[in-house]
Amino acid sequence: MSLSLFSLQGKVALVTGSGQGIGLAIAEGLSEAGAHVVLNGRDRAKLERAGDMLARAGRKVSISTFDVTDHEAVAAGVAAAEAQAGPIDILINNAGMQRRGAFLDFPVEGWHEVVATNLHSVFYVTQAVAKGMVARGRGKIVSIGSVMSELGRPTIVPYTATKGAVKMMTRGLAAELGKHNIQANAIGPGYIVTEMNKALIADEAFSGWVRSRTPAARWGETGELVGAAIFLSSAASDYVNGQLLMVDGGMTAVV
Ligand code: GCO
Repeated sequence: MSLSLFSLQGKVALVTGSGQGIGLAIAEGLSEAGAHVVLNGRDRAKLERAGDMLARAGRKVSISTFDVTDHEAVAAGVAAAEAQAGPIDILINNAGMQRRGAFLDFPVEGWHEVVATNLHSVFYVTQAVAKGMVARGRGKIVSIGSVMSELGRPTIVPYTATKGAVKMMTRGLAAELGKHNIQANAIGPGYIVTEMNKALIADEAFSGWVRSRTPAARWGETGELVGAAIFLSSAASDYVNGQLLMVDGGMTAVV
């Protein structure tokens, strides 16, 4: 009985920004748990490569190319995804970006780009998907926050602001959609080895700081986020709502 709680057989999961990195790792994990995953991104060729990889492994996969920062494109993209794969049971709001720079000199267009990619996208895609979830009386919304949902550090003020907002949007969604048997939660990755963090990993002083600041004394891997994603996407979390589950090696638990 207990392991079946984590099965995603018969479920459809849309994972935004899943052509690479954390999004692709989560999509792969959800597909291994039985879900039909819909990969999303702006780069069709990258999505097709990722989709082919999953299909070759015998997974159920579709791709839906749309820009999560474009409100109209999101409505059309979600409709197309559901026409192709069926009603979306699980939404992983993963699409995101990082842009680093001193706050006082941070370009306003950079601010707008980070907010659009990390926050507007969550509003647009969740609203488009949640309408069907309400009609069906069930759904799972899992947004990717960050340790920066709770902590700040110099040079990433816009990113930190958006990840704090993702935490609070998750609580608001839980408050409003919980009565429709929709669970809205978030995952807070710690310092994970991804393309976005390539420059930080290459910086031995920064990398040493991550290791010293993290009880696990190491960077995390994208695959280490999959368990939390399956948990929050499955029946195992039907009474979990509005939570931010940190997967950070313990970083936010210690000073
Ligand atoms: C940075 C990093 C972090 C991590 C991650 C932590 O510049 O400090 O990009 O933001 O990527 O978001 O959860």
